[in-house]
Amino acid sequence: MRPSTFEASSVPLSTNKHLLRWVEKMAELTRPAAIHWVDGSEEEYQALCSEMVARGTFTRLNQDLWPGCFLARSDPSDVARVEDRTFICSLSKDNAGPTNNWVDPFEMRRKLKSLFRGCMRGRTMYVLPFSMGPIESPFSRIGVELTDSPYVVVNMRIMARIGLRVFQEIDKDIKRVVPCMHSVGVPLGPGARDVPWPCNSEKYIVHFPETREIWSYGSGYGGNALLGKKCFALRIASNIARDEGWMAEHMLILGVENPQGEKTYVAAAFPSACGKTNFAMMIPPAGFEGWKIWTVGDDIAWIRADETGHLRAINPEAGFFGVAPGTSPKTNPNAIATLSRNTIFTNVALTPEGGVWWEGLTDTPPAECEDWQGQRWTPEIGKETGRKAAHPNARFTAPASQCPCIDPKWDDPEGVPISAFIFGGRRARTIPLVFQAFNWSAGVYVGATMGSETTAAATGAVGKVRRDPMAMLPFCGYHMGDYFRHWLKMQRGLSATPKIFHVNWFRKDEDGNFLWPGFSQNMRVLKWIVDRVHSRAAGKETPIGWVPRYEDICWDGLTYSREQFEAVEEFSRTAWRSEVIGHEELFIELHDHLPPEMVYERELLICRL
Ligand code: TSX
Ligand code: MN
Repeated sequence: MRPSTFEASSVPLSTNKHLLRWVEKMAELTRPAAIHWVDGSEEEYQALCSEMVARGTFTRLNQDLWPGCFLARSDPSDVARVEDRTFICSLSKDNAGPTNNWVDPFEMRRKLKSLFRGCMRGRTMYVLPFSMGPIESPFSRIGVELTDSPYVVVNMRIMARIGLRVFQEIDKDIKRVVPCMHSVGVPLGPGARDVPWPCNSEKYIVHFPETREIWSYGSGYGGNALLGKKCFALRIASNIARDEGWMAEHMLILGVENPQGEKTYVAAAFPSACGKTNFAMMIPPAGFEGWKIWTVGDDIAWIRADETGHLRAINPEAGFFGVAPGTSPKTNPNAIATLSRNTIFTNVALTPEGGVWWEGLTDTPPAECEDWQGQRWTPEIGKETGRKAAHPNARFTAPASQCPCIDPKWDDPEGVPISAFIFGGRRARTIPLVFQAFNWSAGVYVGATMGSETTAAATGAVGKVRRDPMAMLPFCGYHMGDYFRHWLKMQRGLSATPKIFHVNWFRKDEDGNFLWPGFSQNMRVLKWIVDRVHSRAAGKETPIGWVPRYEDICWDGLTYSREQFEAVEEFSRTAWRSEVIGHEELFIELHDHLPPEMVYERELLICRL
């Protein structure tokens, strides 16, 4: 154990009066033992990591195998986002809509005041300035998170631009700063011993859309605590975007480069457990020599029209907070290369060599390891008890810059041009491998009605379709019906409307076998999409949109018969008639805010069927 030589700075690193006054006020409320203004330096990062090693929050991994890497183990009760404890506190309940938890903002402020009163006693309060998006970008937005969690500080250093550069930006007093309060909710009495992962059983993840504030209490994990990500870049940003005429979307961004050097960027929205990060970092298969996929982002896209009416997008993040289980040299070699160094692992297993492991990383598990809770785990114990070595939601926090296929323009302040949107879901039946919507409003309908079949037994019936419009159900900070209206409105300012597609890598045959090989082979679908964008590929009209014929897909390097393709692309009128009935469910819930275009698109679809 190395003694910490780092001295927390209580000297403000900003001269901005509003910021200084707010920090003072919040310190009065939360009563921290010290205030640390985060400069974002490498030395500060290393000191915080060493401090967490000393406190047992972090384990330093074997530096020969995993240079610059750490393992964090959370409390077993603090392992994921808590949707039922996530609130949108708009002035009117109607503005939050039926798919968000709403509490009166005045009542919630009272509650938060009492929760935060003295909640940082005995701890350091970090003043953590962050920019979502490159600091110099007109797209980017600034927040300041006051947190009592050093885990948050070091993760945010990977996930966002933080520190002095951001304070300098704040001192220019040009951009509005979004205040973000965060506490794990475990004050320390004098001489009290801390635990490795403090958290409170009572959790509140609260958004005030009108005043653009975030208050998070009780959790130190992921999206609950790294407030720049889901809370800011999606829930608050979706509100800002609606007011300012741009889009904050739960989308990956990738560039497709063909052998001629032509590059086409697309943005894609998938619900969880569909392999979004894998798709964002895909390696083209045999038969696609000279083709290349470039990653811009794997989770969030901020999109707006430029002066010429073309959509451009940035990834507001600077790292990947990816699900570890299932990530392997086979499913995603680029992710494995990205997380090979300078990465924080949370809730994965620890091998006797001081390395990490998780289900799916290798075909054979290690003979013995410590599971995500630090208990001895062997493949036999796993088999007998059903216990997993890594938590299913275990994560890696890794810098985007380390990704071998990171796009040269991934941090371009002007963003990249978006030519197509892709929606997707995990659907065993009914939904073809790929189809293209007839136009923008039909495409918005496709996104609005998308859904995925549940895979985790814990979250209800396995195989039931859950509607997740644009993969934004947990992340839209206002009424979903108004969100569809905003999507429809976005077309108006555009001179070139991106084409909209729907994909389904997960269709199965009667015996439950996947009909499509997926992974790298998805490149064939992506090529058709890009060719459609450039009006180079044909399609066949069906009632749901255009689908590729067998001869419209490049099959170089893969044996996949016409019959197989017809099965995976099959369109069935009867199946789609019941599919459309399923669309009703969500629409009924949103009816009083549902744009008439959505009802119209549904009627059109029914007529075509
Ligand atoms: O990420 C996935 N993608 C996208 C890749 C670019 N996964 C993993 C999903 C869990 C996060 C997939 N799983 C994909 C896919 O395209 N397809 C499937 C289904 C599948 C699983 C295993 C096989 C094939 C398909 N195996 C063999 O065919 C041998
Ligand atoms: Mn996500």
